[in-house]
Amino acid sequence: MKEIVSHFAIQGTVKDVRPLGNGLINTTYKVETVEKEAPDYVLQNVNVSIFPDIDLLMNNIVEVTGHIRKKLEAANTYDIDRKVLNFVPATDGKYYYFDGEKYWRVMVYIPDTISKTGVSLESSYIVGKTFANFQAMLADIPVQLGETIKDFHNIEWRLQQLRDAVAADPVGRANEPEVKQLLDEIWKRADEMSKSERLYREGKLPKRICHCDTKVDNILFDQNDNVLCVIDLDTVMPSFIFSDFGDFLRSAANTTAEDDPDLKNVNFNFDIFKAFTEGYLEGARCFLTPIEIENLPYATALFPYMQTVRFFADYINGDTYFKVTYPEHNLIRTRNQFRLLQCVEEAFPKMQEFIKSQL
Ligand code: GN1
Ligand code: MG
Repeated sequence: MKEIVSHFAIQGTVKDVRPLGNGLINTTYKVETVEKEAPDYVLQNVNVSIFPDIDLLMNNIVEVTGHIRKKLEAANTYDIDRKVLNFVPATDGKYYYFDGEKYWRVMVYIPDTISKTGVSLESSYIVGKTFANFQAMLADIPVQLGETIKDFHNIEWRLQQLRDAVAADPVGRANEPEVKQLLDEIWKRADEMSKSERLYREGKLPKRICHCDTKVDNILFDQNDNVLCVIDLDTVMPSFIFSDFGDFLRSAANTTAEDDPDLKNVNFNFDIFKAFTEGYLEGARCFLTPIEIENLPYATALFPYMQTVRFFADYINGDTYFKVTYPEHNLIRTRNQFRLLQCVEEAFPKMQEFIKSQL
């Protein structure tokens, strides 16, 4: 590990490298330096089976963090180094290092932060505003960003992957009675849930630069519950704004973790929805179109639906994508996300009414 770090232009001497965080995709380490003046760093092994184009990926990230940094500087923001990630180039000037087998990157570690799996009512409003600002700040990025995962939040494509998994059934899971029942529930909703792609084809729905993995775990807070910055930028790409709105509520408004096996614990916290939506609309009202606003309740349902489809396809495929710690892990996640979807569906009229009241 120390050898790998030595290929990056870091300050100080490496003391220790140890595992950090619990992402489902990349593997992350904290690099501690000896000197007090030198920052610590985060070393990450990029999963190129998921992000196949490392040049496109790091180019997106460097453009995005650079653009946000400029905006924060222009606004005279205090403590900028805690509010946007700072990637460190390798000694050859690239923002990654290939060791012959794996791809690595390094960023400056932001000290004294808190990560969460749930938000409080008070922080939800702020987080809503943060994501609205994130989208607003990136609205005028002067370069064209690429899709780091093609069709990442394209629900029609995700449904196709599920269909393919069922047809191939490589580990014999597709015929379990529970699997069939869940599949029925998914197909029943497929048409309605594919609405965003139809609107896009009809030219009625724009794509904007979004984060596309806006779960609470991907936000750093300070000790006083203030949002510092958004992390995990691999999926920043053009998408519907529904991605950030809906995916955030998928984790934040779930009253439990996405892999809690006890479905009694799963619920849609409407107060979180309200607080988050209020903050989001305050920041985003000025650039959203009426179709985008009108479909925020749809977005809130789309993401538990999409995540149900994705966890389920992975379960049927034999757990080749998401990290699992036990054989049923993806099935447990599927049930959990489907239960959340049902709770969101029940809240539909209430969500519509609330959004109207905010306009
Ligand atoms: C993955 O790596 P992590 O845990 O931040 C996934 C998201 C899923 C999420 C579910 C690139 O994110 O899309 O919503 O797990 N990221 C990718 O927890 O597939
Ligand atoms: Mg993450």
